[in-house]
Amino acid sequence: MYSADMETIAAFSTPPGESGLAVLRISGQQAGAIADQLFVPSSPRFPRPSEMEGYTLAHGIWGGIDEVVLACFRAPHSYTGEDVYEVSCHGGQAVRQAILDSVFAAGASPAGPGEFSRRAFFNGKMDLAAAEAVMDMIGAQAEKQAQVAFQQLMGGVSRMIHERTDHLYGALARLEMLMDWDEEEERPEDRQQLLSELEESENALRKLADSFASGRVIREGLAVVIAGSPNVGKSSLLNALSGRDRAIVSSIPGTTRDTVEIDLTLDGYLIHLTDTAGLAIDSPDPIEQEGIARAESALGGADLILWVLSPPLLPIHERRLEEDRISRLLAEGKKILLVLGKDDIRLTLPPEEDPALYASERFPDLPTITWSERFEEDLGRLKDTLIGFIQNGTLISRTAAQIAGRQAADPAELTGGDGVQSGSVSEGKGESRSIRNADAVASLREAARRDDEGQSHAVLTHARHKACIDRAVELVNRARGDLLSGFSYDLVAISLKEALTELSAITGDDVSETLITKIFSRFCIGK
Ligand SMILES: Nc1nc2c(ncn2[C@@H]2O[C@H](COP(=O)(O)OP(=O)(O)OP(=O)(O)O)[C@@H](O)[C@H]2O)c(=O)[nH]1
Ligand SMILES: [Mg+2]
Repeated sequence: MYSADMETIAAFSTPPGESGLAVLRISGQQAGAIADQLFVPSSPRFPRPSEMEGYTLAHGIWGGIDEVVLACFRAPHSYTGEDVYEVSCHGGQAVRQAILDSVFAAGASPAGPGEFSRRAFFNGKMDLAAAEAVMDMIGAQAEKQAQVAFQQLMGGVSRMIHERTDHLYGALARLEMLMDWDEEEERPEDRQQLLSELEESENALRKLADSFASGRVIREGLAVVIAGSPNVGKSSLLNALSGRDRAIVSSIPGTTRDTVEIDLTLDGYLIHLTDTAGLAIDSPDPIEQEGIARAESALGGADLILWVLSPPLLPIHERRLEEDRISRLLAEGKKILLVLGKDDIRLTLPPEEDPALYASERFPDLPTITWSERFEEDLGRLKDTLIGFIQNGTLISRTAAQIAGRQAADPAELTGGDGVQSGSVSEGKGESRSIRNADAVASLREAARRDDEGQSHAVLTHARHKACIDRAVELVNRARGDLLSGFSYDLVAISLKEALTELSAITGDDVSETLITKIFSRFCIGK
């Protein structure tokens, strides 16, 4: 695809703006000739750049421009697989522009978005899943995001796909053997063997697809939306979780009129936290109505809703409307953690005014947590619950009925789902850096050990990969069904081959030019 007469390209790999250093990359057959035209060695000891050496850009658009370090990576031992010259120059705006213009004047063309990585992909330096991981590495804001991107960059996802592909090829080979045999040669155990191989493939692929639930949240961050009636303490909760005075708090209902968003990391996981306007019922105020519309829209995109219910209880008709809202969200499949707020006040109330008792009657099974900004330990507990949700997809908490004392709080049953208790410790508990580092080292060792055992353990983080695997699952399932129903082997083989095509699209072994263009167009220039 990339022939010798391809243009040589150039772009800065570092962002615009002033910086101590900036790095320009030139890639292509003419990279050496362009560098020879423009740069002269700073010392006679450097005949050609073979290591990182000092050069002067002496023949630029206005003559001498800068003292630089020139590094040369000869094809195929470079990022792109072509000859690559990397110029580390001073990072001033004018200097950078002059160097870039000089390189273009000497024959290079501007690199398009992701063009270096695209060339690396076409020259077999990395597969498509690894190229996608490069962008994830650059975009990673939180530790866990960077870790899953690195795993993918190092071939974790591709290894799992190759394992599955090899397995399916094995099944296909068995199928072709059966196709070649006469009916009397065929033994029932051969067909049975094939069926169980397909079942194993299907199960393994389903497991991989399931890993997307947590993988997506790690890569994209968990969208948590705080909602509830006015004045229940939503903004105070956002401020407590983020550790910042981000949203205005006051005793006047309707203080928050717009959504307030903040990103935070908990135990290395990225969380997009949104505070919303109080969901007042029948508000005549058009601004408040707009705030409510925005709150509803934020709820639509939530992975988890923290629904705050605090004393005093609402008038009965407003309570019913709030219940309808919660029921609607649950029916849409939204995950809700009921937060019984202002717990310091709640504990002083008679039972008939206790929101816990009310919640236990209306939503007895909803995972529920008590919360007061005045109880220090509540913050750590809430953070642990969020981390547990990211790790296991379940909300480790009590139900409203247990909090109201209407059910025995059996510690073994303290779960809102079917999950196991999270063993993680949140930053809210003041965990020391060294303990976390020790944990990180231990988990890396564990990963390496599993690698040694030849088991893949990476998680899926890209919707594109998930869609391919979902289709592959469907096709393997169809192949299995057709085999069971006694349909022709040819039909079964078609489904298996289509499943293999889906899997190879993940690593880029079999993808269309259009898809490749679409993927790389999301990259930044210079990568
Ligand atoms: N006693 C007690 N008061 C609290 C607690 N959390 C918040 N408050 C108070 O409750 C009032 C409302 O708090 P906010 O955080 O502004 O409530 P909100 O739900 O964001 O209100 P709106 O934006 O108007 O919908 C303020 O006076 C807070 O100080 C708590 O845990 N205990
Ligand atoms: Mg508020």
